[in-house]
Amino acid sequence: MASASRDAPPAPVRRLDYRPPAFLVDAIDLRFDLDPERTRVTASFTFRRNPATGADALAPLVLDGEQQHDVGIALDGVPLPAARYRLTERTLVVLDPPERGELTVSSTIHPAANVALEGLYVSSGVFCTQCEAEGFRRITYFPDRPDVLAVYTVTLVADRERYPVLLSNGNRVGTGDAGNGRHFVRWHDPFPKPSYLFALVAGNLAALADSFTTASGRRVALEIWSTPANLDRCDHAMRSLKRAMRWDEERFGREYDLDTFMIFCADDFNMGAMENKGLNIFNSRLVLARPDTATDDDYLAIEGVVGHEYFHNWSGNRVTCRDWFQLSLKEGLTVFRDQEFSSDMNSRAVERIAAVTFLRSAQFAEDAGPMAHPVRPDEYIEINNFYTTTVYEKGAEVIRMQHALLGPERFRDGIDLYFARHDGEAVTCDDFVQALQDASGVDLGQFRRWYSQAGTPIVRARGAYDAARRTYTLDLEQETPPTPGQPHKEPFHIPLAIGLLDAAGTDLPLTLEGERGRGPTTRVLSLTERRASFVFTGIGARPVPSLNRGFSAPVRMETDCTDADLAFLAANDSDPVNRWEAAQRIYCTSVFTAMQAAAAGAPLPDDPAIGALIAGIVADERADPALRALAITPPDFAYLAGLAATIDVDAMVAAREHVVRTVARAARDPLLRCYESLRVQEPYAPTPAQVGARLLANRCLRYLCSLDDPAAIALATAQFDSADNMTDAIAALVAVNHTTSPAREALFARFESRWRDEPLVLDKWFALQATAMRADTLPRVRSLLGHPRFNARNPNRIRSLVASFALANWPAFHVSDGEGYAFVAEQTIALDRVNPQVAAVLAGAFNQWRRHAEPRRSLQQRALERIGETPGLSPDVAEIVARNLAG
Ligand code: 7MF
Ligand code: ZN
Repeated sequence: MASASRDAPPAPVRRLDYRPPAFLVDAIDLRFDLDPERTRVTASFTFRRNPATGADALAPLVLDGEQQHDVGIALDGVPLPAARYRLTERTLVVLDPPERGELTVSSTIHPAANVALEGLYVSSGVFCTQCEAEGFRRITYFPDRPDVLAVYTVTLVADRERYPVLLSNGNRVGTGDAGNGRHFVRWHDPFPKPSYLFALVAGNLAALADSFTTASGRRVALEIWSTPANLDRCDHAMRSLKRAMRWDEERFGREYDLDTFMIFCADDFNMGAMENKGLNIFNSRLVLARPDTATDDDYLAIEGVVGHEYFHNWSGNRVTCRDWFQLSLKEGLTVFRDQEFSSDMNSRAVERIAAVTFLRSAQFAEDAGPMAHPVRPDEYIEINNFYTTTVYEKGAEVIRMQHALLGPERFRDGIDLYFARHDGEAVTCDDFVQALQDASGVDLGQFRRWYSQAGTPIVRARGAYDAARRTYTLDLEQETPPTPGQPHKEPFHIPLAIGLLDAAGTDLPLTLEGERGRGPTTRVLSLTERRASFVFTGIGARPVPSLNRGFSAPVRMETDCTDADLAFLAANDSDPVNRWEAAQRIYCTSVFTAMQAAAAGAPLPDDPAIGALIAGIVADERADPALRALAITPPDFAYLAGLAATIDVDAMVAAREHVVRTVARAARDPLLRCYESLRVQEPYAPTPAQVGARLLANRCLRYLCSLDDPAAIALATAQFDSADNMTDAIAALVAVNHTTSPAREALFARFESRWRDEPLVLDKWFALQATAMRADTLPRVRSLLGHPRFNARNPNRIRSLVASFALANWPAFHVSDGEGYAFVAEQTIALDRVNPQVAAVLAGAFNQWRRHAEPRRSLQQRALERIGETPGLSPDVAEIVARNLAG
C-alpha cells in the first residue's frame, strides 16, 4: 500500500526551526462512529490565534491529516466554501481564518486496513489506537504537535453486541442507546493534553478491577482490560501498578489525578506500551503473566514498564514536550524514574548492572555508528526513528548524573520546582535543567552539553602513589570521538564517583589536598576540563582505585589497572557494580587474547585466570546469587564488538566460545555443585531471592551444557521435565539451544506441542531458534516463516523470529557468505510495505557495517544499497539507509 507520499520523502525537520503554533486549541469534541471498514470521525474544536506569535499574525490555520477520505469542513457551523481552504496530501489549510472560531471536520478512515498500527486500527477484533508521535493525524485533521494542548470530550458509538466496552481518556460522563443496535459512551478528560496522548479502545473485553486510595484519601478505580480468556494473567500487572502508585507518592510526592486508571493490553502493538492519559495501552507481552507462561525476566519487565507508563502521568502528561526534539525530557526522566522504582522494589545493584550492560551494548554502539545523535537531537526525517537508546537510556543517565551532582534532597527540590513551575505546559530540556539549577543553586551550565553533544566520552585515568608525601594523585583526561555532523567536542562536566582501597580491601577516607578532616570513602569528582589532577592526602600505602563507581557517568574508562588490581577489585570492592565490572574486564581480556590468536590463525590459548576467577565466584556461597550470576555472565557480542578497532566476527565468535568452554572445563565441579545446591523448593514467586537463585543455577547449567556433555544435557532435560515455571523450562532450552544433541530437537518439539496456541509463549520458542548459534539456523528461520502460528503482520512474531535473528544472532546474521544479510534485506523490504516502524528496526541491523572487516563490510553495504534502491520505500527505512550510506 505504497502511497503517493512515499515517493517524495519529506525534508528533515530541524530543532532550530521551531516556531510556536499560530493557533491554539482550547477544547475538542470528538465523535467516532466505529466500524472496521469505515469509521466516521467528527471533530469540532475551538481555535484562537496564539497571542504569543506576533510575527505570524497572518499565518493560516494549518491542520495535519493523512489517509482520510470524504472530508467535510465547516466553520462556526457553516460549510466552508472550497476557496477558503486547501486540502493537500498531508495538511488542511484554512485560508484567512478568523481570530477565533469553531471548526468542524468530518472524515472517514478504514481501521481494518491499517496494518502499520499507527492511528486507529483493529487488533484481535478490538479497536485501539497508537498516536505517539504523529498518529493522531491518521484519525482526524488537527494541529498534531505536542505544544497544542486541549481538553477532550469523546463520544464513541458502536454496535452493542460486538463492542460492548467503549473506552477513552478521562472520566466516563455518559452512556446510552444510539439506535440500530448501537450504543454510545462519552468520556471527558479535564486535563489539557496534546493529541499524542489521545486513546480509544472498543471491543468485547473483560476487566480485572481493583482500587487504590491516594495519599490524600481519594479512591481511584483501577482496571486492566483484556480479552476474557486472559483475565487470569493480569494480577501481576495490577500488583505492579499499585506498587508504582504508592512509590511515586513516597519517593516523588506525585499523586494520581483522575478517578480511574485503565490499562488495555493489545496483541498487535508496535512498541512496548503507551502512556495515554488515564488509558495506558500495552503490548500484551508486557501485561500478561502466569508462572507457567512468563519468565522471571517477563515479571520484572512488566513491573518496570507498568511503572514507566504510570510515571509518565507526571513526567510526560502533566508536563509534556514542546516539540519532539525534547523527547528525552519525558523519556529520559521517566526511564530514570522506572529504574529507581525497580531498584527500590528489587535489588539496586542487580538493576544497575542490568542497565549498564544494556547501555554499553546498545547505546555505546549507537553512539559509534551512523545513527549517533545527541540526547536532544538536532534534526530528523522520521521521528519514529528517534525513540532510541540514546534518547531513553542515555537520557536516563543524564538525569542520574544530575541526581549525583545535586544529591538526593536538592534533586528532589529541583523536580518539585519543575513540576510546580511547568504543570500543564509543553516545555524543553533546558527548562528542566533550569528548574534543577534554580532549586539547588548548583551551576549546570557546562552540564547542558550532555544534551547537545553526541558520542561516548573516553576517560583515561592514571594513578601515582607518592610514599614520601603519603599522597595518591589521579590524573584524568577526557576525549569524545567525532560523530556525524559533530567533528569537534567540547569537554563534558563528568561526575566521576571514586573510591580507594587499601591492601586489606577496605575503603580509605578520601581527603583532597587542601581539605581538613577525613573525607567520605566514596566521592564524586567533577571532571570539567580536558585534563585534571586530583591529589588525595593521608594515604599510607599504594591503594587500588575503584573508578566510576555505580557507573556514575556513561563513559568508557581506560585505566592502568593491572590484572592483579582487577582480581582484587572483583573480590573486594565495596561497590557491587565495580566488583562486577572488574570481573567483566578480566573476561574481556581473556576473550581479546584468544581473539588475537584466532585472527592470526594460531591455536587459542587456555587462560587459567578466567577459569579460576569464575570458579571462585561460583563457590562463594556468602555472596548474593544474582550478583554472582551477573559476574560470571560472558560479555555479549555487541559489547565485545564495541571494544574492538575493527570487528572480525569469526575471531570474536571463536574466541568467546573458546573462553566459555575453558571456564566450563576449569570450573566444572563448582558449577555442578552450585547448580545442585540452588534448586528452588518453594512454589514459584518472582521474589528477588528466588529470581537470583534461578538465575545463578541456570547460568551454571549453560556453562555445563556448553561442552556438549551428555550428563549436562541430561540435567537440562530433567529440569525441563520437572519445571513448574516458564523460567526454568526456557532456561533448559537455552542451555541446549546451541548444541547438536538430539535432546535439543526433542525438547523444542515438546515445547511447541504444549504451547502452540499461546502466541506469547510460542514467541520465546521462535526467538530461541532464531538466536541458535548453529549452522542450520538460517534455513530454520526461513522455514519457520511458514509455521502455522507465525504471522507476518504481528510485531511480536516479527520481533521474535526475524528481529532476534538480525539483531541478536551474530554468528548466523554475519555468516560469511552474506546469506544472513540478504535474508534481512529481503525481510526489511517486504515488511516495509506493511509496517514501516518495525521495518526500520530491522534495517538498523546494518548500523555497524563500516566497523566490520571484509568481506562483511562490503556485503552489508550491498544489502543496504539493495534496500535503498527499492521503489516506494517508507521515510522510516529510507532515513536509516541514507544515514548508513552517507559520507
Ligand atoms: C520502558 O516511552 C522504557 C521504554 C513510547 C513508546 C514506551 O512510554 C513509552 C512511549 C518506545 C520505546 C521504548 C518504550 C516506549 C516506547 C519504553 C517502555 C517502557 N511513550 Br518506541
Ligand atoms: Zn516512555
